[in-house]
Amino acid sequence: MTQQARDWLAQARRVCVLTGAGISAESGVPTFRGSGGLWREFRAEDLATPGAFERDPKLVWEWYDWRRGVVSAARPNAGHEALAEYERRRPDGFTLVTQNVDGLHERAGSRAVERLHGSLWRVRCTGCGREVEDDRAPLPELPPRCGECGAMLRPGVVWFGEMLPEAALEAAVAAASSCEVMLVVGTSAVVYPAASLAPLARRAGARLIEVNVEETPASGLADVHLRGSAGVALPRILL
Ligand code: BV8
Ligand code: ZN
Repeated sequence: MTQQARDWLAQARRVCVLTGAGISAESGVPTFRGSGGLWREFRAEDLATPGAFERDPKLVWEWYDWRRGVVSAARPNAGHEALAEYERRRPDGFTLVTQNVDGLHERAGSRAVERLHGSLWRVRCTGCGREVEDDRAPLPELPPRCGECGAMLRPGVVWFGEMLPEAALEAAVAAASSCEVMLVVGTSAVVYPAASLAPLARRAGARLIEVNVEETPASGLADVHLRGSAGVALPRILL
């Protein structure tokens, strides 16, 4: 199975990779739906919504400020690094689509990254709409204020019920529709529209490889399902 995945990835001219929170687990960043998926007594679906932010912006910012602190202390792991090295060796025909907002792919050196759900490291003003990179961890005050107009800032991420950034989604759909091999890593495949990319690639004729420590709704579609952690499996099949 591993050899089959290695061969496909070595021979394919166009490869699309989709990653989820599981690829960052070995960097110490908690996943959403695994055991560490809770913060205080809340689930991601409780806090990652416009309604939660409307009701209690300080609580939502405490969660994001905590996550920014965890991620700023984390380092990319061998899985992130294997993807960045694979891309360096064959920059054409490679697209990395991520649901993650932690920025660890970019810190590992990945370049062709399509971020479907935004970034922990971007903030957007609820007043003037200005969006900037902001890597302060911890933030000086919660909720943080806009440097221009003084209004409250929100995290530059896509919440449940919000539209995904059009350009990133279009690029992800184009890559999934035209790739020869799609590699799906560390996602529970329950959040849409990201979870529709693997079935889309399959329908377009791509071979599907899944790396996960458990079965997921995407496993039934996979030609090869590598049961194991991303940090161990990815260097074996990509390098
Ligand atoms: C949308 C950013 C159009 C924020 C996230 C009812 C009302 C409203 C909407 C809906 C609804 N029903 C369905 C929807 C659509 C909804 C949705 O899909 N909900 C799900 C829960 C059913 N989607 C949306 O709302 C999207 N927008 O549809 O807009 C619209 C507009 C209006 C009204 C309707 C529709 C927006 C979705 C984006 C939400 N934002 N994050 C933030 O991060 O703070 S989602 C969040 O979940 C993260 O981005 C995360 O990446 C994503 C998916 O989770 P995973 O990455 O898969 O992580 P998870 O923890 O689940 O799984 C980890 C996996 O890794 C596991 O399989 C585990 O086994 C594995 N693993 C663990 N360790 C390892 C490992 N694998 C390998 N190695 C390891 N070491
Ligand atoms: Zn402003």
